[in-house]
Amino acid sequence: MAKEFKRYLVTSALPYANGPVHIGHLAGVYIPSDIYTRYLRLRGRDVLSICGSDEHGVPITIKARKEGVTPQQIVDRYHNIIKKSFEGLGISFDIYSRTTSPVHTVTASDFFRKLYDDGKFIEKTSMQYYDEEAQTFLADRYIVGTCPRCGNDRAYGDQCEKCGSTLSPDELINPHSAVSGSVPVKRETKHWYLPLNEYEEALRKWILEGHKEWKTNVYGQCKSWLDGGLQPRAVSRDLDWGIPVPVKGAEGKVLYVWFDAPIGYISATKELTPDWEKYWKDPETKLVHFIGKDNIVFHCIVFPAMLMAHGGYILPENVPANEFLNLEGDKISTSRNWAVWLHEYLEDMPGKEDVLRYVLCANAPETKDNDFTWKDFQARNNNELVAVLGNFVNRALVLTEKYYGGVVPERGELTDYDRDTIADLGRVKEALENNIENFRFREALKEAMNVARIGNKYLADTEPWKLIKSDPERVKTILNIALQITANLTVVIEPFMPFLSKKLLEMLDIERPSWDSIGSIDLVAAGHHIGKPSLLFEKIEDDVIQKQLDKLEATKKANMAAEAASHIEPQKEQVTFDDFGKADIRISTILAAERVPKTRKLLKLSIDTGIDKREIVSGIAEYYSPEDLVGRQVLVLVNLEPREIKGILSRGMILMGADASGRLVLLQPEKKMVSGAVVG
Ligand code: B3M
Ligand code: ZN
Repeated sequence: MAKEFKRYLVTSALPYANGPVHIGHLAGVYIPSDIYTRYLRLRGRDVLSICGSDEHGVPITIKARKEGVTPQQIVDRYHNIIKKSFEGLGISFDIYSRTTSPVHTVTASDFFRKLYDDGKFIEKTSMQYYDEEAQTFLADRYIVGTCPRCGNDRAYGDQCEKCGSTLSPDELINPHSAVSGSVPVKRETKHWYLPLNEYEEALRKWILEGHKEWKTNVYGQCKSWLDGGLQPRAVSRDLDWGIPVPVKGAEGKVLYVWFDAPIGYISATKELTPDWEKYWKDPETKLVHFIGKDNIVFHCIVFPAMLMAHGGYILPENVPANEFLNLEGDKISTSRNWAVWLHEYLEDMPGKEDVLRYVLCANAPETKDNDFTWKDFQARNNNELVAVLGNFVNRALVLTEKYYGGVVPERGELTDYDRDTIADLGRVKEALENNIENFRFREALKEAMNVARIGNKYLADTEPWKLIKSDPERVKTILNIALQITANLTVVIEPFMPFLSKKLLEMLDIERPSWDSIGSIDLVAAGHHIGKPSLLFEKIEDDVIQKQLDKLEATKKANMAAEAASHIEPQKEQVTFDDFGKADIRISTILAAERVPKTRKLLKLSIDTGIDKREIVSGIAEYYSPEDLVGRQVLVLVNLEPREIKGILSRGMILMGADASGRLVLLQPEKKMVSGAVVG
């Protein structure tokens, strides 16, 4: 038997306020945590769901620097976007706070201060990278270089996003400053370290012996960290954005963002309720952290060590971390804009909040990375939500309206088939509980949808629309049962699709049945007048999906262009005036153009160079058709030694450049000139 807890505290990773939230965040963290909390509330448990924006740290100052605004402006902007979009999707946090709140500043400072006063830190001076041009130390993402593990040349001082390794700035090959691009020097600086090694034994016992039930990906990561041996970890940084280190002699230093952010869970609870201590300090509370897999070490090792060092706090009972969600086969990336942004989705697809919740849960990366595709989104909407759930409810309600003017009919004698159907319904509750309590939300959703499948099959098999003439009494029983199944749906589906649940309740015109009544067929009384049926889900047509795919295609193109533009060839060796003067470049006019037979790339151009008329073979057939070229003026290197190409003597070279995608582009004079004019 699992331990019973008096209350629950559910936290969801605090999103960095340096960008909006995307479907990867939702599938990994916020949809699961919302399902879990909604479920606990339905069961009448005492539960708080805590979240907020993570507003410190280098990702935010880098973004501010890039845009030429203050960090405060950045976090204000994204905090508001994120908060609003969570609300729009029905994510039901009890509080969505922020780590720039006054309560948090005090809570985090006090936490540091207590550890400092109790002698829990090591104070250490070391040599760290310093950017002399920008006059700043280069912590974490301020320093970039080549990853020693995988060779990625854009690895950060704290992490390589390509291979996922945790790094320290000293490990980077060819380190340079992300601020100025310059090569940094080393300078002495003092910081405070939490000696994680001192907590290693306690952590081992607590996780490796005490929490074998954790998800294998989480347990496995913890084990490999612990087996590798823990090192002291700096909890302060030389930065001007963050919570100042609250001790003397720490001017210009702030708390490391991963020190202050998890304390944000505590501050937000404090902000929410004066009763916060019982949620954080009473062992009768079950604390659960929902996070993405890149946050495992901080929530399972670092934060628990902080809590142990402080004393008086409970530790998490579970840390269900998901794997990553990809988008159309590619890794989701904020910087490459490869994402479906929640705030844009809500704008593009009004009324389809539950569809996204449904698809992201049905396809959640619970045990391995998964892929989101718009085709799958469309198929799940059309084949599952519309064809199964919508179809069933619509039939049940429309037929009740049609045959009985919306009054729930009395049930008569049950058949064996009725009894089997009701027995199937009876199995759902336990299956749901079992799956949700063990963080298997995909399975749980399947169980909830099963109720709609049971109903759909029941109506398809009993065919009340055929029986209404021959056996009207039997139809009363069938529709009564169909309405009971619909009432069951309002409860089982609520954690996953709260908007739908609310709509169903309105349509049935009943109060929400209790969790314990799942499986019952006495949820809507005979004689009760139900409300008007309305459409629950609509089919999503191809053009809607195409629009989203086009949007992604445009992003892909823009990324390729940016990528190409960032790879500028280095300057060639210096030349003298004399060297350059030898090249004779003339404005020339194209008189005729034709394809060189049996080649894909070559055109034969007849050119008027002003000096003479001649032929040049040029490799531009992929980019220009012959008729596009006649009459154009171009730049020609006329004194290049002639070369025979495919049997044609080519005399000279037409000057071209490559655009961002590598396509060749002709260079032409800004206005019409005489052929033969000298360029130089
Ligand atoms: N902001 C990292 C992230 O968004 C971080 C989570 C903090 S939870 C205390 O991946
Ligand atoms: Zn790497």
